[in-house]
Amino acid sequence: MKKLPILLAALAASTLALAQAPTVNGEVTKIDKAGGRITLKHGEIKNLSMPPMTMAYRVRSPQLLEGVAVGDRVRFEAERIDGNFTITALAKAP
Ligand SMILES: [Cu+2]
Repeated sequence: MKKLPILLAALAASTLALAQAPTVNGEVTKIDKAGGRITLKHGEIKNLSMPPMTMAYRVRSPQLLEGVAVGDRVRFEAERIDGNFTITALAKAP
């Protein structure tokens, strides 16, 4: 039971980070399901001080790669987690 407060703190921190990350527009150029990575041509990412570019990201969960394909326009959220640029939310653009 000692671990519970740490878990709750981590959960609260990640929820806060999610709420703060702005949604970014992008286009899928490559998907690496085995490696848990996706390459996106994306617009400016203000919370990461990143200009528009094409680059590979880690995905927080493999499920994020379900339902998207190369060529899809997407909306996503990205954060720096443990030093890695990581996609924390991803969905096809409506
Ligand atoms: Cu980038």
